Amino acid sequence: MFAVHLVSFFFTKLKEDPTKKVDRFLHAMRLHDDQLSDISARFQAEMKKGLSEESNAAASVRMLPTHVRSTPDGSEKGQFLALDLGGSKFKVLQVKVREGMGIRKGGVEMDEKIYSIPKELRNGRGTELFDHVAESLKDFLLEKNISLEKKHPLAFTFSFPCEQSALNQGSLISWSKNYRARGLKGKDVVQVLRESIDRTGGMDIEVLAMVNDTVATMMTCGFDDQNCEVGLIIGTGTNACYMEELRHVDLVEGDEGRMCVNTEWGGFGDDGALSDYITEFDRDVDAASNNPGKQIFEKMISGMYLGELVRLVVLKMAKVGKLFDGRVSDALRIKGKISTAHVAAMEEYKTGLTNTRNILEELDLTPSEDDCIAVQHISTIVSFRSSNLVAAGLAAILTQIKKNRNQRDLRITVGVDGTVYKTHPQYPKRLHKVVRRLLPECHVRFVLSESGSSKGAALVTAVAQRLASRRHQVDETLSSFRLSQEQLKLVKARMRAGLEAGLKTKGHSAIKMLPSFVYHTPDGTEHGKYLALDLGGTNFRAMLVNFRKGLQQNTRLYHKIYTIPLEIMQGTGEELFDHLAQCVSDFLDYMGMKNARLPAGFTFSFPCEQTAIDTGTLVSWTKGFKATDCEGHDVVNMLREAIKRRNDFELDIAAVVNDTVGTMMSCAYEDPQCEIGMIAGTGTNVCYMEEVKNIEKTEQKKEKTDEDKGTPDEEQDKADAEMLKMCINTEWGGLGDDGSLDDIITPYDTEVDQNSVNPGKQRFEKLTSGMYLGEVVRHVLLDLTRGSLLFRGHVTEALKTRDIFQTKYLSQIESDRLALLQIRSILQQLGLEGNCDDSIIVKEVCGAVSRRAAQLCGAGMAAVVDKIRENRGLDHLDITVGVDGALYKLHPHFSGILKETAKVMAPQCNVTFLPSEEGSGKGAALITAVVRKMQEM
Ligand code: 0WK
Ligand code: 0WK
Ligand code: BGC
Ligand code: BGC
Repeated sequence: MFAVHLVSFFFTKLKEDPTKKVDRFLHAMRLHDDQLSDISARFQAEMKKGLSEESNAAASVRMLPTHVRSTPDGSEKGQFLALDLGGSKFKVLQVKVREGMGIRKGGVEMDEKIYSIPKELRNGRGTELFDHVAESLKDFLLEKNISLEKKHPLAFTFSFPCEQSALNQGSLISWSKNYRARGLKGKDVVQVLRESIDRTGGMDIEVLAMVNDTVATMMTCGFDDQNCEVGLIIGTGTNACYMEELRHVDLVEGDEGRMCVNTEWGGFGDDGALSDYITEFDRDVDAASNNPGKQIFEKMISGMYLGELVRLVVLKMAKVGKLFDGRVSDALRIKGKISTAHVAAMEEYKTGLTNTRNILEELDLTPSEDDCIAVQHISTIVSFRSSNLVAAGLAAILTQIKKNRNQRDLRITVGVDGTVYKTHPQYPKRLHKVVRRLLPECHVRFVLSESGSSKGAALVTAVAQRLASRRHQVDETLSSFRLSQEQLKLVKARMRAGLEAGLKTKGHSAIKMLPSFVYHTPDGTEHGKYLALDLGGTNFRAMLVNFRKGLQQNTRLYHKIYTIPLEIMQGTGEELFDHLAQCVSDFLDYMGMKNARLPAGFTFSFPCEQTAIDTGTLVSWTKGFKATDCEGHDVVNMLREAIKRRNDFELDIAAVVNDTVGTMMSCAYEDPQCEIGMIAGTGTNVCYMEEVKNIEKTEQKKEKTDEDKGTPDEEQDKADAEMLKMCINTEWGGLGDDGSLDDIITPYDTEVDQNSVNPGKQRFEKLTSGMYLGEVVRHVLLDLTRGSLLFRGHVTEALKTRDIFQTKYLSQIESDRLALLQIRSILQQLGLEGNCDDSIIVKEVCGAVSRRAAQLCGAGMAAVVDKIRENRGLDHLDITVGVDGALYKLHPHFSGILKETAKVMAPQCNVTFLPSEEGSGKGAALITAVVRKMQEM
């Protein structure tokens, strides 16, 4: 007997431990740490590929932006419906979130119902699948007596890879797991759901957000644990998401803040990156799956495949006689006969072995004890590999976050869900252990999402709702700045009426239509040296211009710019002109031409009544000027007196022109077709060559007509007069001073007007020019902040400070090249602390205000060019506008929108806009040259 025991002992000793034979057979599946670190490193490389714009399209790990920019901050609240589709169960839920209570403190109530998704629907027509979803939703509402009339915000958890450009949009990239419904790839599944809900009818649902189940799981766990920034699913499928720095997500604009990225790590290896870890069993599972070559990593990990892997290993070992003495049952040959639930059961602590025997016997096998141990061990190895691979993937993600935060010892929470993680007895412990072994310095907490992902989806929706309602209110606020074609046509008509009225009456028309006494545009014969003085909106320029006959190209030009301090702008007229004379004196010194007594042209960018080319009575100051004792006075005399007061140089001021006229002349020197001058700068204005016969208010015409009717010469003169044109300075900035723009003026404009130095005046200018646009923007931002739609409702002193928002900031903020980060720093410089979303809204407000300004100027220009066209009885007019001003020249979009609007509003005119190189100074010098030439004749 002893001998028998000895033999059987040796035999058993000799009889190999069944797990050993399995270890050998599955050595390729037994991954040790350096292999896992290798896989983790490979996965990190794939993450980079997925995040970068260049390589994203070809990346097997898609790294999909989710447009979820923040984890819950506890301020979420509301009642939502939720759909949870794509996991093993399709659920319809109602979720109530109470502000600041957290899930643990019962802040979230839920009511759910599970509905089946029959196979024929999962593999049928996509629209039928979504109709079923919509019908289930309706059934849920009816069963739970939830009102069908009330509008319900809905959160949609859809657990498949989707390309999202917004929270409530997502195009299906591909199906995975056991879904293959036709006709949805590339389609926006949110839209498909909306259409199904409409088709089902009888309910009012607003789908506000669609999220992947990993994202919803992260948000669910994040409601109680603010450290939760990773979502992990190990269920039918597997996947993970995490909060990435926006600057690393090339596919989404903006570098500021963070965004949750759905890694779709199931696709890791689809490009062969894991080929040296793929075993024959993996290849068999893949080949038999409904998406061969796809989701390679998922097929090594997730619940849909673990059971099948075990079956194939058991089948292979049986076939090669390593199990059941080589006997193979038909059941063992059938796909899916061993499920992942079976694998979990085989690994149960106590009952594992018994479960294994029962499972094998159900497969018509008669396993020996060793067979059962061996098969149980196969399950262990297969599921162990699964948790190890998940650990490797997680380690890569946590390493990325560690780097992002530049923290050596990362403290982070991973929110987890999925049947495998939830029901497989050993799985969680194994996973946690390996993660901590791979990243010993990290404090990783795993939180199981108790009740599914829909709470998270509801929270995303609550955040989305907060963002959407903000969006809606901002749109509402900005809607008054969005002008329709009808409104622009009205503005054009009112501008036209204003031009006509201004030509007829003297003084009281809103658009003053001031004669400039400039009759000709240059003809290139101008020559000689001239001084040009240019008082614009922001500064004073003195320049010396030297025209060489017929050599337009090389006009010599020297200039110096002088600032006009505010106290001078708003001091006494004497001080202002003394300051100008001082600047001229400095310039002549600088040029060494103190005694030259040059002929000078004076560009004076304010409305002046002129009776001749060298006189101009200031009608009223505009822009920021308010110097006393100037209005109603001749500005040329005032300058002359100031020069006389200095008595250190002499000047022969031969002409005073408006900056629009100077600009027109400058550009006409290059392009003879230029007969309009436009300024879009601190102020706004236009001049153009009008037929003298239409300028009814000027005596001159009357003179001609009364005196001498009759002789042939007289006829010629008449003909000439017919042809005679004079440049009219429209002063279109005054449009609306008679209330004709009250229907488009917004309360923000009214505030700006009332706070201006000339309330009630220059209404069109205050809607369109650089001096005011920044202020309009500031008042809108102030209003939005008071409405808690911006800067978290903090109305700072900065925001209440006048003129803090210079128009130059609009140009900077609206430039396409500027990332949100830079907008943020501009706002910070202005003392406005805001987040990424705030920057986006500020940019939008700037855009709305500047777009309106450009459109209004475009409509105004359309009125001017159409008038000229009709003056000349033409069906089509080609004409050039000489233009200057910082807004036109520096704003990234203003000029483009203005041109576009003018084209649409005056289709029979082909208008070329020619930016003036040297400003209006050259134009003033040209006019002086023309005046001089005329006087010599
Ligand atoms: C429960 C979540 C659901 C997710 C599922 C994944 O509510 O969104 O899709 O877990 O696990 P599975 O059901 O596929 O095992
Ligand atoms: C440059 C011209 C000047 C005009 C100015 C307007 O030379 O006459 O007044 O443009 O632009 P702003 O300086 O107001 O932007
Ligand atoms: C899908 C993922 C999903 C995961 C877990 C995968 O098959 O591609 O979108 O998150 O399953 O449900
Ligand atoms: C003035 C115009 C000037 C325009 C552009 C307006 O405020 O009234 O005379 O042309 O600004 O500088």
